[in-house]
Amino acid sequence: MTQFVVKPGVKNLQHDGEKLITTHCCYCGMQCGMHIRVNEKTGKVVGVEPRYDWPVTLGKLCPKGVTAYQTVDHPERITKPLIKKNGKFVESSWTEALDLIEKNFKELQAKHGKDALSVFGGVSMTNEKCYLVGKYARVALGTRYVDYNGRFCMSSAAGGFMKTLGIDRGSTLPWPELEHTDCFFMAGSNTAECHPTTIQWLWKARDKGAKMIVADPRETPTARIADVHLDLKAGTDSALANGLMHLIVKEGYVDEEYVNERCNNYEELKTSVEKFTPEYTSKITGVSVGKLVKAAHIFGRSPRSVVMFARGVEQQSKGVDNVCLYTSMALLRGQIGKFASGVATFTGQGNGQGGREHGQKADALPGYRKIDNPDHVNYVSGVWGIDPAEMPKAGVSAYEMFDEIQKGNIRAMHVICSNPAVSAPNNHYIWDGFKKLDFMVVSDFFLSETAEFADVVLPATTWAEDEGTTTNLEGRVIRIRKVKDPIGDSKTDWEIMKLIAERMGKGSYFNYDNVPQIFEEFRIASKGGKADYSGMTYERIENEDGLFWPCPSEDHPGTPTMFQETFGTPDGKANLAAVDWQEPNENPSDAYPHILTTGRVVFHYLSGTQTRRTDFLMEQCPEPYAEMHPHLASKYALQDGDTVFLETKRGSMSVKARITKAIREDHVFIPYHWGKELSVNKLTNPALDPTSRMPEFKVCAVKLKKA
Ligand SMILES: Nc1nc2c(c(=O)[nH]1)N[C@H]1C(S)=C(S)[C@@H](COP(=O)(O)OP(=O)(O)OC[C@H]3O[C@@H](n4cnc5c(=O)[nH]c(N)nc54)[C@H](O)[C@@H]3O)O[C@H]1N2
Ligand SMILES: Nc1nc2c(c(=O)[nH]1)N[C@H]1C(S)=C(S)[C@@H](COP(=O)(O)OP(=O)(O)OC[C@H]3O[C@@H](n4cnc5c(=O)[nH]c(N)nc54)[C@H](O)[C@@H]3O)O[C@H]1N2
Ligand code: SF4
Ligand SMILES: [Mo]
Repeated sequence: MTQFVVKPGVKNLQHDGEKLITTHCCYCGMQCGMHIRVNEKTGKVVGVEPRYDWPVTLGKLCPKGVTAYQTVDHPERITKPLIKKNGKFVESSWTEALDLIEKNFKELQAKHGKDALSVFGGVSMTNEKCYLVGKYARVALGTRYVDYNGRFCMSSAAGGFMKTLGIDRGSTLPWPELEHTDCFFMAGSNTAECHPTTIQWLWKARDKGAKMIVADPRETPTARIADVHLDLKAGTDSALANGLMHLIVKEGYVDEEYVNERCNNYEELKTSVEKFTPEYTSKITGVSVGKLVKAAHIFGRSPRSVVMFARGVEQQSKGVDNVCLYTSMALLRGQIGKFASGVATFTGQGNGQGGREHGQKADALPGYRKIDNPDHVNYVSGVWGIDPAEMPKAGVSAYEMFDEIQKGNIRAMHVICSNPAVSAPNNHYIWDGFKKLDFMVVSDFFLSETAEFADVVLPATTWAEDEGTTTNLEGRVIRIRKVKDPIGDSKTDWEIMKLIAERMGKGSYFNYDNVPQIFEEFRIASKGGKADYSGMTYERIENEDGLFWPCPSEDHPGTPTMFQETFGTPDGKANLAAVDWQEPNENPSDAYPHILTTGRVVFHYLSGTQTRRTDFLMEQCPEPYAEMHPHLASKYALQDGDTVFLETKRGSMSVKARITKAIREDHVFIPYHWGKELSVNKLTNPALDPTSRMPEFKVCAVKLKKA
């Protein structure tokens, strides 16, 4: 539905000969409100206007948001199916591409069983599409092997929230309340570069006297404005959180009434934090005793605080422990379930929240149901109209699918909306896996590094060429509107899944003519689950500035604040974490003496498929670099701009050195938005968290030399 929302008093928003379509940015979990400008004559997307009346982002956009529209009619869009012939891609018709997919999928299943096929999904897609990916894998292909890129993103936060709070909703409070918070404790989040439009809320709060504590090995733009910067060693968050809780307990900052009434394990927590004296904590983390004490006092004395974290603490082989401990800090202070306070992880991708709730995960079914729970299987089978006995069992996590390729169990893969050739850890293993596959299909709108490995590339559409819903980092479900018709012969992801389902003889289960029909089915599939969307309609979502789940009936107002009375655990109480610090999987040694950590810059998005094709962003940041402290650089006689050769146990690369005091002396940081010889994931460690199966992107041991 087209809607024109022009703020009263704002002139010139409506340009002559153009229409404005109200939607949200396609990139990060902020899902900033925007209007896309379309030329009425040519039908082409020509620009963007910020949406001032969107309550979460109030007209702010970051450098990626203001250029996102340029990907829609980009000259490098794939507009026809591509088939690899003699090592080269040739444009084909849909019939020819689908014939080839049908033949290979059927032959491989006949020879090796149903589970020979696999699906690797992604959460830059709408809820409707993410929901369909799980159904496509299990009903159309009949395979157990489905997982998605959120495994590399939100899985440790999800695992930690499930353990402590019983429900994984990324934020327990709505974003506009941040303005009224007294203290932000932020760990492993480069907010100013990765969720830039959040910063306005922090500044508003600071104008009223709020304090900020930032835990990061780097002095990020966010750390620079903090009252205390806890410059910890990567991989020591559990020690830091335990050390701060030691002080919170010792100084009498615990909200005893809240903890007694609403939490389990308080005695166990007190015992386990006992040894984390400031001196002991300082020795492990490298943070000074003075900073630890100052941070504990600020946090402990703030009436309203929010504990916030992101991938810095989650992308570790103990990421779930870190999340449980940081969440426990908020619980000790009695902060969860109240106004302007709580706990939040910064959800990464546009639909990182919704995309993890509805069955793209190896072990999950829609509504945050579990595939190993017979009642859940019965319910979802009923919605899908299949025999529960036909529901495949749980598969394996994203990285572990590549182990199954090596074992010869997975023979084909359909990658939908992800670029693991760049974004998965230990790249060489991933590339080798793609080469071993008998058959590979990729759905994308650009020829990504992953698509280059494929036998068939299917031209998908961008977010602007289809409608649906996403769920932003608050847990608010919002409307994505169709801006224009698909370019060339490209098709939406749901149409592509439907076409393949028909070829696999399962067309009757994918009988959709439009997105609202998928949404209606998905509402029912989520009904009664933890992430219940059944009370939502497109109309309500539009009229009420989005709706927060759970929203179990059409007269339910949605749930902006979580856990006001009870938690999502069986006994309704939160589980405080009594867990010790454990070392990262790989530590500096004589051979690999420094710590390598990886992450993002403001100008690029994820594997860079989109932002590396955007001129302005490439001008700002054309290539990766190794950020290092002057003391470390001088050990290797490196000057700013010199080429440095870096090597870990898994791989090596050469990049320019960027010398800055804004990083710990023993660390090197490299952004990961580039592929092939410029991909830092050739170096990263695939050690997985035991619960979330998250790889340790944030810590590994590295050696350097001047190239
Ligand atoms: N510009 C931009 N914005 C994005 C994205 C993007 O690609 N580019 N991607 C989106 C997505 S999908 C995601 S997941 C989010 C990610 O958002 P963030 O998690 O904020 O981003 P990262 O750069 O991965 O990591 C954050 C910080 O963790 C720090 N860090 C490294 N190791 C440790 C550690 O052991 N402990 C602690 N406490 N900190 C550590 C790094 O120095 C870094 O500053 O951003 C979203 N927004
Ligand atoms: N070293 C290191 N590696 C990391 C991380 C890190 O911090 N350090 N972070 C990890 C994190 S948090 C994440 S989220 C992952 C993300 O890693 P990826 O999953 O690789 O993310 P994208 O680059 O967004 O890849 C999405 C691909 O799908 C395409 N696409 C976008 N929208 C659509 C759509 O609607 N339909 C279809 N069919 N295609 C679409 C894009 O063109 C792009 O090629 O990377 C992880 N990798
Ligand atoms: S903050 Fe995120 S959602 Fe907002 S404009 Fe930037 S990339 Fe887009
Ligand atoms: Mo992410």
